[in-house]
Amino acid sequence: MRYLTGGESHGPCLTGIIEGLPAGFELKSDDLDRHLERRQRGYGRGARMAIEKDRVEILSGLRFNRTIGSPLTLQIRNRDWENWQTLMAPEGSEPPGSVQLSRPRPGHADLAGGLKYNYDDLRLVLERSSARETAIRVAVSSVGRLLLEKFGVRIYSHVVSIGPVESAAGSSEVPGLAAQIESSALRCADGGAEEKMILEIEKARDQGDTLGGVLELVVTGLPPGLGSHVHWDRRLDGRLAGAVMSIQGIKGVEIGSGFAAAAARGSALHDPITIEEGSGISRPSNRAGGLEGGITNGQPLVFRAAMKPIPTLAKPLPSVDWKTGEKVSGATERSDVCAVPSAAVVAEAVAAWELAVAFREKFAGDYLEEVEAAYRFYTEQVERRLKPNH
Ligand code: EPS
Repeated sequence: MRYLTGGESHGPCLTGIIEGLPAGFELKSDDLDRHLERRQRGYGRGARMAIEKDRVEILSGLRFNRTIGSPLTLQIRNRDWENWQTLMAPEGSEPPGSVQLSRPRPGHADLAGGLKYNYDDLRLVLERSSARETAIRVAVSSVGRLLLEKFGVRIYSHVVSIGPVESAAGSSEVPGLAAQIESSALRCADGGAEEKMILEIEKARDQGDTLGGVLELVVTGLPPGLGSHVHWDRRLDGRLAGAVMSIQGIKGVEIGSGFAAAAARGSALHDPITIEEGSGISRPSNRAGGLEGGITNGQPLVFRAAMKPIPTLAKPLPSVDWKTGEKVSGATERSDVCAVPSAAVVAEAVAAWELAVAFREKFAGDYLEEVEAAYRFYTEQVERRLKPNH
């Protein structure tokens, strides 16, 4: 399975095309809208989120709520387009006297993107580098997520830290705290930490500053055997890391013990393999985070990502005017103070997509029953292997 997306932040719409879905798979736009709505939440988002109310329209690949195996086209209209029709018109010419973006923001794609594409107006970098694009990635990826959910896979996320404030909740508690996380303003499972995080965001906002943080994903119900050790580009840890690192603002990822593993002894780090009469082979710990050799091992997948603070600052850093070479301050634009809770929902989505692609590689088939039969056959073999004395 693969997909492409198109669309500018203040253009008419965002579009995604998915290729490779099995036929006969039930799909409703409401199931995707649910995740679009979750992505828009979170204390610290800017005024744009009050304008948008993301909804997906399904334009091809679906008939009477069932996939037909042809490319699935999804579209999300930008409500803000109404305010940008002149400046972002796909056709015609630039209105005389329109203001161009010429003060590149440190930390944003503005300068590097302007050099790469030889733009005069750095708005052209902003428009496509904007995290607005994650709306369509969530819609597309949620289709993969729905497919996984049919086979018992569940995907959770929570915010581990905002700036210096840390949540005390551990990854193993996350599935049990899912309802609390969904109703939290910051997707935080620790109420005390959440209050402090909100104060930290308010303080940053008052000081014209921004904040980043760490998010964690927990995925349960994955069969062992997704991904492969046999070739570098089939290793699922690398593919997941690449997908999550491609989310705007993400600067680091960890799987399981992650960076802490580097300081541990092998004997203290690796998860023993045990066998009990009756229950078969099991793992009493999960420091590997559900992946060994780039393959899922049947344990919950545990994945963390670090997001840097948003680069658009109300009190901007020094910059240089792109046209005159003058020393100036970076551009100030309407923006978010903190978007870590949204990034957590986006991370759920892009991870779901990578897992769904690996799932389809393992359980190929052009229609759903074919996929189900392959899954059933394989899980029976796994069960037999894990219970050798039965
Ligand atoms: C973004 C800047 C803000 C964010 C935007 C990402 O948009 P605007 O410049 O229109 O105020 O709100 O995120 C979204 C629109 C979204 O849907 O997540 C940026 O520069 O990356």
